[in-house]
Amino acid sequence: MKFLLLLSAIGLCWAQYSPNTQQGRTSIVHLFEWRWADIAAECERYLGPKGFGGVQVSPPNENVVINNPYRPWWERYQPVSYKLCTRSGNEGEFKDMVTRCNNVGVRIYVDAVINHMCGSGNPAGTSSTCGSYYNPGNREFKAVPYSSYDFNDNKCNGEISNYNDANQVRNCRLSGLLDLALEKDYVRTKIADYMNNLINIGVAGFRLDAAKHMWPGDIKAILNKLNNLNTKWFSSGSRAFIFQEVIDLGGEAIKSSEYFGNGRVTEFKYGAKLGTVVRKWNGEKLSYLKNWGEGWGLVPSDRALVFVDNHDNQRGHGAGGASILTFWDARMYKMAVGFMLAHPYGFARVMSSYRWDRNFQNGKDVNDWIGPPNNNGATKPVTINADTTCGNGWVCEHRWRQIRNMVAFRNVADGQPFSNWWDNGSNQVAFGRGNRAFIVINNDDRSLSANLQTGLPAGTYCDVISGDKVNGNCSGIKIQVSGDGRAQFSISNSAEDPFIAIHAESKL
Ligand code: AAO
Repeated sequence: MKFLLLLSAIGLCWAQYSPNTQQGRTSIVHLFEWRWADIAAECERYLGPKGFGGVQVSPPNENVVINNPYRPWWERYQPVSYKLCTRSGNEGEFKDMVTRCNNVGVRIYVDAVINHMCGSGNPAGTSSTCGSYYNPGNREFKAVPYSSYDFNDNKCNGEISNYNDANQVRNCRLSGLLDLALEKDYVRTKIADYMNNLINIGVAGFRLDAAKHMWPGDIKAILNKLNNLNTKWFSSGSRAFIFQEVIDLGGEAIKSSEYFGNGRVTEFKYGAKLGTVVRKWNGEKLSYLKNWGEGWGLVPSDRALVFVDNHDNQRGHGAGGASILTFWDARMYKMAVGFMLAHPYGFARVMSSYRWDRNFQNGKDVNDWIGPPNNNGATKPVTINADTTCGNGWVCEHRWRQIRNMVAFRNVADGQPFSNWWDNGSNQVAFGRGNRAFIVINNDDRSLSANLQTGLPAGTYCDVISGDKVNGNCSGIKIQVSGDGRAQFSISNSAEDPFIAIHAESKL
């Protein structure tokens, strides 16, 4: 009995680290700024069948409508209320999405903006996505309701200017955004009510926006008020998956480890360092990735949410710097995402973006604010082209063959150890995942030709980077693995995609 109690206690306190994905689904995709109706359709027609575990959606709560600049993407990080009413859709459409995605085994994770309300400089009025009244001047947010008592002005009513001062980072305003007094039970309850509404609808977890700007203990108090997940789709007693946006590249007062008690953290070093390696900056080489993960100073694997780029650093917001790879650098990007999905470290998130007109002036993109493809402010639907790519300005990196097939690779390799590492001392590397999967990457300026131990059973395998296995045939490169597990690989340094990946389910 004691043992059972102990087990359930461990189960409970570990629960928030588990993504609640369906068995065998091991990554999620951020469908940045997508409409709920499009996400519902994407779950059914693509994400479910292709083995994606879930979707991170843009903030679903009512926000300020900003007209200057015109409808920037970042208006959604300025809450006005907790009504489910945004450019992505209304509450009915949100519920329909959650139901339809869950029904095909794809989970929904909500980007929860709970650290603050809108910027202090917005005029009073009803310029909001659901028409609710708000007055930043006297801190009135009628539709919650919040008033001047619910903000941190008594502790700090200015901007965060010094990231070496933890009190400032947590009590002052991030970019002028009105900072909620999260130590107040009233505020905690309003936030928990919002999150419980989402949990009851069927979401599987949350990204906690600006978690670094909240005290870990305040977050914990809010999480303690959350319901278990909806038993229509989750086993009873399941807790929401929590990943906290804590930017810790080192050198500041706040460490991401302070947040481990609440859930996972976004590991920003991952994309920053991997980008530096793939770009071969600072003398970095792929061969140095042999001890990738904790060996590189990253947080423990079971506390990390990893990604190559996110909606901020793909356009110069947030942190990570110039090394961050995005769809704009497609060839290197696919290699980096391929590496991430092949490597066992962390829980992986794939980015899915829209295109915008970049305009660099003095090294800064002055169009970094541009919102999603739209007609007079209304977000355009995601259309699907005959070749399965997306139209209307949506990039859909998650539909690129190389990325989609590596999502499947990660599922096939689930639970298998990192194994059979090989490198040439430079930028040619290979590694496997037990006896289930193997990847070879050539980022050198010369071709790769090597006979490698794959760990796989003998057979002919289809490379899922250059092609697909369809009806037992392979539209790409074929790899012969012999009885001793070895195979010959050749990758030209000028190949469209200089990497090869094979796995148990790509065996012909
Ligand atoms: C907008 C306007 C503002 C206006 C405001 C209010 O742009 O001019 O004042 O409205 O009217 C997004 C946009 C913001 C936007 C906001 C609200 O990015 O531009 O403001 O919506 O509409 C920090 C936070 C992190 C945050 C990131 C952007 O720690 O939480 O800034 N990310 C989230 C969201 C993001 C959103 C918000 C939070 C707000 O993902 O989309 O903002 O809800 C250092 C710190 C980081 C800090 C960065 C940037 O990073 O460590 O914590 O991120 O600075 O301030 C090196 C260092 C690295 C450093 C970096 C940059 O790389 O190693 O540590 O340099 O200095």
